Amino acid sequence: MRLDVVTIFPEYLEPLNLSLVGKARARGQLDVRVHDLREWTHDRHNTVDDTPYGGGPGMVMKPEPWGEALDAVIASGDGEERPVVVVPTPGGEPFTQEMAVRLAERPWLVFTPARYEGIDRRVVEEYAREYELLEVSIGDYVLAGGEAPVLVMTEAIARLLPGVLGNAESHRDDSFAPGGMAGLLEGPVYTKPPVWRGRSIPEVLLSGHHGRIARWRRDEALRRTARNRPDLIAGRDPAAFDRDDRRI
Ligand code: 6GU
Repeated sequence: MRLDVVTIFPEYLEPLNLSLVGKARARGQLDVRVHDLREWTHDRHNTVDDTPYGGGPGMVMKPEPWGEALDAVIASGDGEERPVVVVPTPGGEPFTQEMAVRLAERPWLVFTPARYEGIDRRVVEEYAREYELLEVSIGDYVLAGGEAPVLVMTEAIARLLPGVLGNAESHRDDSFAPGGMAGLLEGPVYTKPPVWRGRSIPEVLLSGHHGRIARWRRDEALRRTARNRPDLIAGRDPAAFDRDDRRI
């Protein structure tokens, strides 16, 4: 998969050299290219923003540098693949595990993280006409820019690429995986030593009884979900509960 990021803070994307994403890049599973938006400005001050029409606080990112940058980045493709343009904005549709799965199937994503009050609307309209374009939010809070959301989305997507995670089963049970623990949050996990500061691990985990362990894990997942995300229980297909689940 190829992934381009156009930003006025290229250094903000340096964590993409680390850990899982960094390893995927080093192995050639992920081709990440970070571009400085200011390369597509032409004035002495490399201006990327201006005051908003209609008045109001803050500044708006000018359309011309974004247009030139996106044209150049998209023209650098092989001519066959068409990118999905992903515009991070608190006004976008929610980024979910389902969206991560869909985007992980695409060969090329172009992210456009903005600062200030956002990008001149005409840029979104222009590229939505020619390409698949998604405006995406990572949650109900406001960040100072879209760079951190790009890090978040890239990590969520990269770990789904074939061969990036050692064990393909490790995302089958992800908390939000469709059909994972059937849409429940994952319960607690334990490792050695068996007693730490006087705290023992749950006895069932030493029982060797796979059926009881699976039952216990599901109970814990239900308990955590009911406490932290009652909306996920309420929104669930009643058929996804089995008879034993109704005990809690
Ligand atoms: Cl994608 N951008 C910004 N600036 N704030 C956000 C966001 C994105 N998602 C949630 N808050």
